[in-house]
Amino acid sequence: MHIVHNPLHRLHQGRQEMFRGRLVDCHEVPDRLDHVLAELQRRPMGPLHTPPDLSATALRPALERIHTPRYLDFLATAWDEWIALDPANATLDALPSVWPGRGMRSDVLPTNFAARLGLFGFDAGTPLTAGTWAAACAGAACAIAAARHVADTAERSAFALSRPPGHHAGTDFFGGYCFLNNAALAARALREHGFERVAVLDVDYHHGNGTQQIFEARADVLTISIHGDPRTEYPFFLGHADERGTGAGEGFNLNLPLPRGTGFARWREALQTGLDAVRSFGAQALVVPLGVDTFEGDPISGFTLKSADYLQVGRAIASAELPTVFVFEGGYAVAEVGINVVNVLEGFAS
Ligand code: OKP
Ligand code: ZN
Repeated sequence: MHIVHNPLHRLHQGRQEMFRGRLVDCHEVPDRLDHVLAELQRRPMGPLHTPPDLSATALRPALERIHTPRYLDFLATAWDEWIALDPANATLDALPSVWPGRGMRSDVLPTNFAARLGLFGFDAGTPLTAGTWAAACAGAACAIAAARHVADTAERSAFALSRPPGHHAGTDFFGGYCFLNNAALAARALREHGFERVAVLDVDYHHGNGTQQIFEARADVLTISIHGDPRTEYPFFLGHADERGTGAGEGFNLNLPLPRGTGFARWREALQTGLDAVRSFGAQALVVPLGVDTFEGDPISGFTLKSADYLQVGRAIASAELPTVFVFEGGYAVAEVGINVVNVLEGFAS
């Protein structure tokens, strides 16, 4: 397997996120990725690569295929604007605290920075830091490089090992620790490099609301997500079973919500339902937003998969027999995240 690693991921290091009325330490920490790297050293799945150009400038045209210019412009300058407000802000992260509620406008861009932060961000748990933009751009470059490798070479699988994650980020919003939708960028790159029908099968604990929003009106990208029921689980406001896509995309989104507490037997059935949909769609390539926050020990999630189950997850995904791009998403049991991710890759390769 071709592994593309984001060497700049540590530039994104949030201090705190808002949770139940107080600021708490971030769950989405750089050590997560380093545990995956360490496990890949113990159990090598393939050589590690880094794209030659990780810059925002090189990436901009590719980003604009998924995200809006005004959103990208905001992210690119947000940190400078934040510290321009007050030099003391350099020791803090930027978190939104005001949002356009129902009946209010999102089309007029406020000049006030806090207002724009809330316009583009949908929660107060996603700190924007000095290195967020550079890390997110480098990560997006990794996801695109992984997709291009699968499209352009005989090697039929790749893994984008990057953070921050991406599947909650939409065309013009960040949230859920995500800024640029790496999986969507990979799917788009596959579409542009010879694959007519691409499926995204999101196995992270949380609904991939950003990916769904990005592709909801399209028939060429089937989006599937297996996740905690949004009636009780983050991101709460999307991910129900009756969301089937819109317009030309009707029938090309599949949500498989499961109750908190779901174990592997039932989760595995949902995975099979997803794989059946990938097959009936006639997908020519597959993108897997790979979160292992379905693990029993995850501190912010509610399924009970065990480490050994991830070998079976990988095997089941391999049964689709498709060129496959894995993109690292969630998984917050830091000590086990490497074992669980590499178990998926090992099961896939076996
Ligand atoms: C990102 B990904 C729970 C707060 C939830 C957001 C979770 C984002 C998960 N105490 N905060 O899908 O793994
Ligand atoms: Zn998640």
